[in-house]
Amino acid sequence: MAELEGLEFGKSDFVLLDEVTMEQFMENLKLRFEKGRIYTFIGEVVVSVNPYKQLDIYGKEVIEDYRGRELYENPPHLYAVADAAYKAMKRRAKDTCIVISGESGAGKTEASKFIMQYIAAITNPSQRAEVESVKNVLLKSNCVLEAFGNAKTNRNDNSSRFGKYMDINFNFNGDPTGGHINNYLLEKSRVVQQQEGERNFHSYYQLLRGGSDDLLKSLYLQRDPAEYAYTSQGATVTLASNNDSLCHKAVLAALKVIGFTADEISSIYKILGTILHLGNLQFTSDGEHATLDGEDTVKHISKLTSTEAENARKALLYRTVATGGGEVIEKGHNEQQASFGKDAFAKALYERLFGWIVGRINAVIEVKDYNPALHGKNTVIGVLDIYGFEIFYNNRSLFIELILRQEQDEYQREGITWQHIEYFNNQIIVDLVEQSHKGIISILDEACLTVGKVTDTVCLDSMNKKLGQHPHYTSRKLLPPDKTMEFNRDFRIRHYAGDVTYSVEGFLDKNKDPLFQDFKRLMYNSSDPVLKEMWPDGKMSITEVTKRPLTAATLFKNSIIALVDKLACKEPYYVRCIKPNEVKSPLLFDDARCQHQVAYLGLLENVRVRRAGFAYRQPYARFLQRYKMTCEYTWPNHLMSTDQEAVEAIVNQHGFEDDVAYGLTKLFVRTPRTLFTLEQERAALIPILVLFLQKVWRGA
Ligand code: AD9
Ligand code: MG
Repeated sequence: MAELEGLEFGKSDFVLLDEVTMEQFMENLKLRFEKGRIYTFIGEVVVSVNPYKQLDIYGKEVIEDYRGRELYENPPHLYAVADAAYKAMKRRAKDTCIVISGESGAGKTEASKFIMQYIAAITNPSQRAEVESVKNVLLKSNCVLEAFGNAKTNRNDNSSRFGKYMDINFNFNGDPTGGHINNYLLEKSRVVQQQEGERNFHSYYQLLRGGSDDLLKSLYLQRDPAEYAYTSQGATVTLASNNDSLCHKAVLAALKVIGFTADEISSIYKILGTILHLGNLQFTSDGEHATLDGEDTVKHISKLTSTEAENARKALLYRTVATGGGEVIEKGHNEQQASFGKDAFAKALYERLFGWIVGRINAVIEVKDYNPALHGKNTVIGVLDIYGFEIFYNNRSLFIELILRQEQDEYQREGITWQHIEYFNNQIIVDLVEQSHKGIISILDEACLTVGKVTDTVCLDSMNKKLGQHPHYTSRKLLPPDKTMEFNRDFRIRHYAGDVTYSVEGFLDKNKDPLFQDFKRLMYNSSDPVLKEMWPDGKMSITEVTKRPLTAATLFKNSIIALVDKLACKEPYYVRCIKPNEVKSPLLFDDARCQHQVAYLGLLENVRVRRAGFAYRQPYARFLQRYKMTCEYTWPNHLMSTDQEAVEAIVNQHGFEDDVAYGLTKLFVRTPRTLFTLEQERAALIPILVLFLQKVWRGA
């Protein structure tokens, strides 16, 4: 068993700090990082600092160390949390979830993969084939999702550009029987536009660099990403840390294992090819209307999408509109409209492809033929890898709220009385953003639905008018001249952890995302069944498409509400990831950057909440086993009738009566000092015991 760490590595639980101050917190975090101890507990929460180097702490033996153990028996680790979630699920038939948060590059996705690996490793001891196959698909799905949903950004070479929530289902044996993936908010703007130094999604480079000559030929593609507008805007197209060509083969193999058919895989690549060709289409203008350069490219697009070349050409240059009188006419695009339309089409193609891939994986891992009467309760562990922390503006308060609720539940379960504690309520900000009619999303929606010229600035004016009095809202126009913001189009929300400035630049476009019905119809009429399946809404005629679709912000809000509902009914476990520096260095601990994250993640409050009640709790048997050597009545064995009585003897002998409470199955300890004293005493006794045992052993 892995030994508990000595104090030279700092405190393995922030709850044990002498005082809960930012200084002490940071000192401990830094010391541990520098000693290669990247994980630290706050009670049952694991704080993780990205090591930016491979550590030898994830192997089979380590998994065995954590399997079935209690949290405090081993050094802090992701495996400890994974095991706790698994045990709660198995022993108490509780649905649990593991929420992983932190900023871009902090290590969320890596953590989620280690957690899944752990769960896969400790389940299905009898190696039943159907369970093995479920596990295999679950693990392999990561590879596929990363290829299509991740990209190199300036902050992270393998940045997830979508949010992922994965449920893993278990049968009464505790073996995985299936799962379900929810994806959130794929960053589809990346399909057509990348910042300097950034890439499009990995999938394109993998296909171009790793696809066989025949495959590329069939897609009319050149090998070099520099040939394509959509894959060459960032400054760099090669990735040192990631071999595109090898990844292509791994993804292909993963797709096959998951059960994608040859036709489906071929359709996937055709869609990628289509998008690359779309990016290279150029429009010119005959003065009024757009015309197309490069008829060959259009032919390639129509081949790859199994559509008529003439129809494809038309969809690129015209839109069908219904006049007020119900008449349907074709209207030519101008150059800019054609170009925007094409980009919107490319983005939608990719987004639907991604959604379809996720749906296809879900169809394979979906739990089938589950009969609760026969198989017992089907329990779930959810793993949430939150991307773009900043988007989850209310995540932080949700986190504190859930932690408090979890604490209170446990006290109640164990029959311990405790006082409610006040915490910051984020509702006011949630309302500012979400409230109907008055909230930011509503105003945005309204602006998008307004016919005619509504610009970003008009939208900002409307927000200023409606929200000007709100204590947490401000914008440049509302501020006195000496307190100006940098840009005209900014507004600012005062969050709990500090002010965040948002820009309305492109707000409307992002929210509206106009995709002409003509493209939808073109795709729906494709003779490629896979492609057709992705565009069911292309069936509608133009006169039917009168109802505006929900805007992006509303869709996102709805999906987040659904996610929060999903999480709220599960017992939550947390991994809080911290990025030590901006330069991906294993050596550098940037104090200011780290402190900012600690504040933003609310970690100090977390320690306080944990210490406000009972900082520590252990089942009686475990406590006894660990500390029985420190009390004459319990060493080597106690003669009392229950473990609880024996634990009382230990507590009384040390004079800790006032610092503990006795629950139904656990001892609750209020201050860390008590445990600390016991730990020290134990540590001092161990060498003596070892010597003693050695003597006995040798017969001395
Ligand atoms: V983003 O919001 O998706 O942009 P993540 O997911 O938080 O971000 P990720 O898990 O992708 O970050 O980690 C970034 C990189 O840090 C990885 O590609 C690894 O190179 C590195 N990393 C993260 N965690 C570990 C680890 N436990 N061991 C070694 C790690 N390297
Ligand atoms: Mg990620």
